[in-house]
Amino acid sequence: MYHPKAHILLKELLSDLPVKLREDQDFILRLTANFPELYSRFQVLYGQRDDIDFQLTTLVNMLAVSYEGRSEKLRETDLSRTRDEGWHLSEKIAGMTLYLDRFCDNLKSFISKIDYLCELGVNLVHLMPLMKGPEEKNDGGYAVSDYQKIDPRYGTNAELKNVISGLHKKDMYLMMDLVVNHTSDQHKWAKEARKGNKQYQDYYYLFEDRIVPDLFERSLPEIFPENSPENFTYSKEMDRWVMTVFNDYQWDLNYANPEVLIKMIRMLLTQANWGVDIFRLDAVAFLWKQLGTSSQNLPEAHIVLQLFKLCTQIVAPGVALLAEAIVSPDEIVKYFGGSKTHNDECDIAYNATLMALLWDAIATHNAKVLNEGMRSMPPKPAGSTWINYVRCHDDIGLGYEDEAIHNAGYTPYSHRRFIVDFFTGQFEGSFAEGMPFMFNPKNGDARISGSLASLAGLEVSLKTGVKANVKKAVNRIILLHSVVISFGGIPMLYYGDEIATLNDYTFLDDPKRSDDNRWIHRPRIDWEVNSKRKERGTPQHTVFTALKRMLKVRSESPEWADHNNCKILDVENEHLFCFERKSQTDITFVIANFKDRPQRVHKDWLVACLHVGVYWDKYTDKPIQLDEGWLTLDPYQFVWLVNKVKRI
Ligand code: OTU
Repeated sequence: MYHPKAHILLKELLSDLPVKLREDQDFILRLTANFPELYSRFQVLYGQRDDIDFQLTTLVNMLAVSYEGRSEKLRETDLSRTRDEGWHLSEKIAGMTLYLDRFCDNLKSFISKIDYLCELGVNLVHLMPLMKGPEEKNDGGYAVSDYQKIDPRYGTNAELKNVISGLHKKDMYLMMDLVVNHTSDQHKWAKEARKGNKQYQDYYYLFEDRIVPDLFERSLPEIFPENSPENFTYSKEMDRWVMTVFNDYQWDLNYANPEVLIKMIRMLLTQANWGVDIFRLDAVAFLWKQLGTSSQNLPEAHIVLQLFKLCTQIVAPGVALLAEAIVSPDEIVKYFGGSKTHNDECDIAYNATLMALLWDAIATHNAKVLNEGMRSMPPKPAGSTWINYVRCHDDIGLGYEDEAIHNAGYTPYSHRRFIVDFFTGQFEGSFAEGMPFMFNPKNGDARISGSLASLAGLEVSLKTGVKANVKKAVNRIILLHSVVISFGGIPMLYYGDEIATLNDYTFLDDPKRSDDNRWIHRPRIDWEVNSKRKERGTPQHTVFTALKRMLKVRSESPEWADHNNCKILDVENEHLFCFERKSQTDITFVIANFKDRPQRVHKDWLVACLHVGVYWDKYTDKPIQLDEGWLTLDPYQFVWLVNKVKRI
């Protein structure tokens, strides 16, 4: 929409650009197209400032410099992805998240592991935070002290660019974190603030006394109640209280200050020019703070992200943004933006709802809450997609709605308690092995730490040596992966899970890690153990082989590209989770059995979904045998059904 003031300012800015840029049609078109939106969002956040035109000029000049620094090759990638705007929706993308130093030491040694990922069928790598941070207080890389320098423990900027070039040569993608909500207290901005530099003190939330912090505390939750209770930390050097929503050494950035926004967008674009394809924007729900609220999911936080997106589109339109917002289902979809027809904020979001509901189904042996929760998920706009995952480097939080629990016939509070107890060894007879994460005595809240395999029962069953239980645990593991790989979105494996890695208890003896039990599921990979993936009959081989097969089938299923074509179906069996994946020409009917007993689906359902024909399981590549008109699934079995003779 025409915006007179924006038009006048843009005209000035364009005339001040270097001639070469003024003649660059792509940059000028994108800047001109996005500037009115950028201007109006800037007005909402910073309109009350008298230097708004100066700040906007600083922003546009930064965009110009960032674009000038973008290589021809990356600009070509931008253009091809602009034409194929659904590149991140493709059925051919499958990812793995890994800590370099626990998977293979460093960037240099990672090069030799790229083939291993290709062997499995992974073509998107999420390298856990690599930027410079303190040796000790670094929260696994989420306390950054330099956004432009790779931490020497992983290597150098040059070695990262070498890895990126190696990945791109194999048509693979790289995802990296941008820790946008906070910096380490060892970042130069924090150091300057401690020296009394007012400019940098304004980058954070500082208070001379406890009046405002105490008012904030009335409505702010605690993220790390055991290690860093509450949300403010006293700095002796400044005689100030600093807002620290996460660990006390992670200082929250103040996006009410446009300098912070411009600087952080600059950090993103600098790394984008290294060749990063997707940015995992960390803790985005917390970007804007407001008294009397939880300071999560606020409208201004979304505007900040829309400004990130508008600027990324201008300079590096081939780069996608992933929202890490582990919040309620209704709130998560808002991170795709306010439009119903297209995503104007983040391109991708973590499907934390599906993840938590899958674990609910494993604990309850039924899909009641899973079905209720997934059916009530709000729709997402076209062009957006999920990261679907079973486990990641973090804890499991039960972020789904009470309503889904209630509609499934359970009482929310006691059900949540059961799920946590089940996975943390506090429920008699549970097969799971995990730990409660950040128990909060004030409200009884706790999340769950533990590796996929240990939470699914493999650790206990291997200890007891009961072969039937080992088989059940392996089947649970494969079942969980099967849903994540066939559901709409990008499947993101977590390193070690491809070989059913168990909990790693060595963190308990490491003083730098023993106070954060998420390290139980951040193992150092033993490549000797990994080599068992080639030994038939081992859990490593069974899981690795199943995953390889699943990822191959996925990559050959065009109907699994995510065009909002994933419909939850009710086959009237509370133990089964069913959905269809449909395109113009093909349809797959997915059924997952969460019960440790056989479950049946009547043929009528198959006909309703797949019409009459020859039913085939794409996973086993075998025909489906019906028994007197019933399809029977074994305990923890899944099927990916297609009609072999009739395309729709
Ligand atoms: C994110 O955490 C990261 O994934 C964590 O590894 C970091 O510790 C944290 O931010 C601070 O950077 O939902 O949106 O429950 O799982 O805080 C923030 C603890 C997040 C983390 C949770 C998560």
